[in-house]
Order: sequence, then structure tokens, then C-alpha cells
Amino acid sequence: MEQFKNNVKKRIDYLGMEIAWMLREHGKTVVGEVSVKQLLGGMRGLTALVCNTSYVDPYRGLFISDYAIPEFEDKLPEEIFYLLCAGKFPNETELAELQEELAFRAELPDYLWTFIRQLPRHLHPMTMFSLCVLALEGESVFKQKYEAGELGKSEYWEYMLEDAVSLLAKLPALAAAIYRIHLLREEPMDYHPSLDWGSNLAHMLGVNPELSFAELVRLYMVLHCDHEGGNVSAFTSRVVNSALSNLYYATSAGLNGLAGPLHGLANQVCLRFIRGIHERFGESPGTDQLDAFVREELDAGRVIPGYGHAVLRVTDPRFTAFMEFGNRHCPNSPFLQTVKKLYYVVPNILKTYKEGKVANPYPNVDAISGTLLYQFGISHFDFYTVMFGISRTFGFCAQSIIALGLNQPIIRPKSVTNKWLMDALERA
Ligand code: FCX
Repeated sequence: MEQFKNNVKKRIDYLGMEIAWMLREHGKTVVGEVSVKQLLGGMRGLTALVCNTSYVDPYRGLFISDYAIPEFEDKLPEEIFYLLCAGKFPNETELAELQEELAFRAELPDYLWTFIRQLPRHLHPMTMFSLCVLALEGESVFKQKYEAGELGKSEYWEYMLEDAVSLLAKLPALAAAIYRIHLLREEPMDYHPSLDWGSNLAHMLGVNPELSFAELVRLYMVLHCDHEGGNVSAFTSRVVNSALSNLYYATSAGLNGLAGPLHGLANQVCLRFIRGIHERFGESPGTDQLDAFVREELDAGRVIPGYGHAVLRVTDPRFTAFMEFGNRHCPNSPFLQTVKKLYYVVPNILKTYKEGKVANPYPNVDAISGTLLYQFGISHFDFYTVMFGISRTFGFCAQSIIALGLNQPIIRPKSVTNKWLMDALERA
């Protein structure tokens, strides 16, 4: 992995130079302020983190380096990982080097197979996934070297990268094993050495041999890989890693955040939502029926899954990319048709709901991703967030590699009490 490491090192050195300049010239310059509303409101809109792997523009969506979604949506997941870490796409030999390494490390250790098979069946697949990542923690080379006192601070990132590649290499076999053993109740499929990482995942899930399914899995992995640093899962993973907990701990922690219904679990909730609509109105509901259904949900105090976002203020470009895929591959799917009708109905309702309080009435990625997985044969909804998690692990890993390369310290903001805040307000 020499070329990969060299390219990541170049990126870290470059970013490090920028940071040195900012600290030298502007260490005390104030670039923002915090309102009481932000302090009490989940820090929404507060600029408090630097994350160099990706950026979310409220109106244009996800950028990785300077590339917007249409410029990278046709890439392989491993190319995206390269881009997240090195800030550039790999050339042919660089890609081959990384792919060889991923293939070399893809096998699961025997103890993990035993662990997977013994997991209680009632656990949610996200719980299984997070537990399995945690169970691999003893594999961490970073941890072994750190405990042996063999690591200087400037080498931390290199061993994070070692751990990242080992972990990512194993995710297709690991996730597919959970799906097949516990949800399908079938035997796992063998790893296919001639396939790339994403195609192997599609192959090992074993639900659909069509090329278009591998294409969907590839796109799914690319679109979910990272979404800057402040979302629940990425932030959690980064905070945990900032204590020098290794990437297995950090990834498992991030996955636990992703498992919440306001975050990654929304994709599974969305599909149940659409199925609920079909059960009630049939597979071709009218827009007036959908309008009434959505209003009922809101009146019952429930959120409309797949709509809204803490940062985006337009339709999520990841939603648009999936919609284009759906239009090409399954335009007549009743689920896709209902997603389209909801897109027509929901924003208009949310715009005026709670006196216009919903900051973004438009769909996010979760409004459609599950529909496509379902259409292509992944019929167990509970697995959708695992798919999200496999992909998001690319981002967790890249963010921590870069942060440690830049010697970022342990994350530890200061919290205050109501009394402290009220005293401060009285003095202001
Ligand atoms: N349905 C109903 N109400 C909504 C809503 C929705 N889809 N989106 C926002 N609101 C409500 C909020 O609940 C909040 O009400 P409150 O003040 O009475 O609590 C109000 O509108 C203002 O919230 P807003 O500032 O717009 O949104 P937040 O940044 O607080 O929250 C999420 C963002 C994504 C959590 C919110 O829009 C939501 O709950 N959406 C539905 C769940 C979902 O799709 N999650 C996935 C998001 C994402 F893509 C991901 O991380 O995977």
C-alpha cells in the first residue's frame, strides 16, 4: 500500500501547511459566534468542526474534495475511499494496489464466523453488525503497536489506515453473512477473488445475479460514503477515535448512532411507511389519498421519514441520483411510483406545517434508497441501515485517518449548566 500511503501523506502534509498558516496568522481571529438557541438546540448551524474528507453545501449537497455527486457517482467505492483519504482519484496502478490489498485482507477470522452464527436471532441486524465490528477489535494493528509503545504520534495515521483497509476489506463478507445466516436463514456465499469490492458485496448477498443489482450496490456504497463531520454517526465515530480508541471501536460507535430513526434507520422506516400506504390504498394511491395520509401522520405527532435535513435546504442530490437510477432500471415499480407521488405531495405540506418551522421540506437520501433495494430483492427492511453503515464506514475511517495525520487532539468541548448560562445572560 506504499503508493496509497504516500498519497495520503502528501494530502496530510498539504493540509498541515494550511493549518500551520491559519494558526500562525489567525490563531485568535473570530470566525463565528454561538447563539443561545444553538447552544440549546443541538448546535444546529454552529460551525464548530473542521472535516477535510467531504463538505455538504446546503444548496448543492455533498462534495468530496471539489467533486459534486454527478462527477463521482459512477466510481467504485474503493476509488471513493481513495478520494476521501488522498483528495484525488487513484490512477489505474494505484487502484489496483488498493484492490489487491482489500482482496488479500477480505477473509473473516474463524472466531468471527463462530460469533456471527451464535448471535441471537432477535437482534436487529444493525446491532449484529455493530457487535461484529467490535468483535474484530483485537485485529487492530494500531492498538497492538500503541500498547507495545512502538508508535510515535506522527505514525498514528498510518496504522489507522492499516486498520481501515483491513476493516473495510472484511465488511462485504461480514454484512452478507449476517444477511444470509440470520435473515435469509441460508448458508453464506464464497468471496469471489475476480470481483471488485462492491461487486463482491452484491455477489455475497446472493439475492440477485443481475448486473444492475451490482450496479445499485455500487451506487449505494458511493452515495452514502460520507456527509461531512457533524452528522450523528460521523461525529460519534470521530469523537471516540479522538481518544485514540481504535477504528473498530470508533466504527462500532458510529454505527450505533446511525441506527437511530432520525438518522440512518430512516431508510427502513421509509419503506415501512410506503408499505403502510400500499396496504391501505393499494399500490397506486392517489395524490389526495397521500395528502390525507401524510397529514394524519403529522397530526399523530410522527415525522415523515425521508424528509428534512439538518444541513441541506434543497432536494438531496443523492435522492436525485437514486431517482435517475430507478427511472433507468425499474420505472414501473409501484414503490418508486409512490416515492415520486410523495415527492409531489410532502414538500407542500411540510412547507406550512408547524407554521413553516421545518427547515427543509424536501426529501433526503433515505426517501428512496430502501425502495431500490427492495425492488432488487433485498426484502428484509431491517438490513437497509446495515447497507448504509457499510458505506459510511469509508467516511468514518477516512475522517479519523486525516484527523490523526493532522495531530488533531482529543475532542472535548465545554458544557455549562442552565445556571451558568442564565448568569452569563444577565451579565450580557
Ligand atoms: N416530518 C415532520 N416534522 C419534521 C420533519 C419531518 N420530516 N423534519 C423536520 N420536522 C420538524 C422537526 O421535528 C422540528 O419540530 P420541533 O421543533 O417541534 O421538534 C421542526 O420541524 C424543525 O426541525 P428542522 O430544523 O427542520 O430539522 P432538524 O435539523 O431538527 O432535524 C431531521 C433534521 C432529519 C432529524 C428531521 O428533518 C427529521 O426528523 N426527518 C425525518 C427523519 C429522516 O428522514 N431522517 C434522515 C435524515 C438524513 F438524511 C440522515 O441522516 O440519514
